[in-house]
Amino acid sequence: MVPTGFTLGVATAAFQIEGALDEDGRGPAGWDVFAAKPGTIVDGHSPAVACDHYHRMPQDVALMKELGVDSYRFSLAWPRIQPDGRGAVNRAGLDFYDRLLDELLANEISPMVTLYHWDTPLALDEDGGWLNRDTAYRLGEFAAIAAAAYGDRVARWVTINEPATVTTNGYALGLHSPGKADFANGLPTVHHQLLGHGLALQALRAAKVPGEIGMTNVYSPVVPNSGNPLDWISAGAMDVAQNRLYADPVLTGKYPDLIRAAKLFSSFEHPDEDMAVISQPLDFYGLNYYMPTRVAAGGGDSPVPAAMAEAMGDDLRDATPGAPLHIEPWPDTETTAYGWPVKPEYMAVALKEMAERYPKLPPVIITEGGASFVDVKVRDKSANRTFIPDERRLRYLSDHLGTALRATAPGGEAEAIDLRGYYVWSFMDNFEWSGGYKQPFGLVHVDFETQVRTPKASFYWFQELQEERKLAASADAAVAAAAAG
Ligand code: PNW
Repeated sequence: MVPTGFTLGVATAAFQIEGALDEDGRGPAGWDVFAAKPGTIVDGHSPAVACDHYHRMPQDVALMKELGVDSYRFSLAWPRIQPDGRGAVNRAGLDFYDRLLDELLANEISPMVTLYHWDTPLALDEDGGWLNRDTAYRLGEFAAIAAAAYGDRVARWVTINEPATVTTNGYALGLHSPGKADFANGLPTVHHQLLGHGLALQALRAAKVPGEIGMTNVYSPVVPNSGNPLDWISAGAMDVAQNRLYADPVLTGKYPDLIRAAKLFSSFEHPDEDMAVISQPLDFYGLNYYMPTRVAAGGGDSPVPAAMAEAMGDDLRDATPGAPLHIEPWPDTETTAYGWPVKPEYMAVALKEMAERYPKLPPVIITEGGASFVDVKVRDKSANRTFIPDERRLRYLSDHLGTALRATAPGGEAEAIDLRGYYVWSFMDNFEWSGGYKQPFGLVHVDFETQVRTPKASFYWFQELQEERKLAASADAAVAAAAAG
């Protein structure tokens, strides 16, 4: 059963769906410039139009209504609202989200708003982006603007989304905007994003918004590749760098010991007082779960499994013999189009580890979970319709949601967690960052030539789940039901 009050939702982010990058006074984002550089996005795909959601918003909300979701998580494009990232506010940009919020409420869909989902205004990136402490204050200011404009209508706020991905991909590996590749950027970038979260939270509290406030971290349980002690040490270090570095400060007010003792990434210093801002109480903790990470010591054949590197269109495939650790593929494991391992049982591990590590954890909402698989359209002649039998995505979602619900139910291994919701990433296929349009995560298929939207089997499965408020006994049963249509 899906517990009463448990939120079932779908999620997107502005830069991945909106398009209309030059319209109605939107300023440039760092991502506009990064994505236009040759070699950054698979096959040179452009985010200029994406799902054209900026022009198709009412029809997209109508489709959400048909889907029957309780809630929709979307992000505000900072450069639409504050074109320079500071100072003047762009009325036309504010108006778009005004209309979106009104449309959602008119359709009884509860809005969850992410303030920052990676589209930093270019002007701020030019001043150092998250390497610059000032960017944190700018996010605080942006939160105050959003609170004044939308505070009356937003049920849940997420201050920032996955600072870990921004740090790793944007500042250490150079795979995302702003394309910086230096591990020494790690600590300042982490700290300024977390401070930005704290300042944004403060601004929302000061504005007395009635909605609940949280932040979102991605969490990936880390497993050593073998019993070799070096693999165990590497896995511990990876867990710190990928998970604890972001969750500990927010939930305990301290950076992990390993980071503090070893000054692992740089000699970066910050005022002690920041930790109180970063660790202010949250109404909920947002957790994105996609997959676990399997780690081995040394450079290995490549830093990440070849399929993963290829999907991101980068050169990470090459062996780096001097590297301290690398990510191993999982033996005998299904992978998504991204090369990500499908391991629903690690959803329970993630929740269990969170419960053990953070005794004062607030209620948790899984703010993202989902899978990219290449879809095939099937023409069903008798019913005169096009059908997209995305069995593997359906199974992924059903297994992960089921695991999360069982783990947090009384008697489950993570029963200490008060789980309040699950948001599917994503409502529709979209611009998957450096993966371009080649990583479809949607419940709704988007034809990027014609902009035609086609609900997939997983859409109908999710629709039925929300009507019944009950998961089919097994993923097989869910797949069979969706096929019967
Ligand atoms: C998230 N990982 O990114 C983002 O919040 C979304 O914008 C994105 O489209 C979605 O997941 C799918 O990629 C992630 O390596 C990036 O574990 C990397 C990881 C997970 C999520």
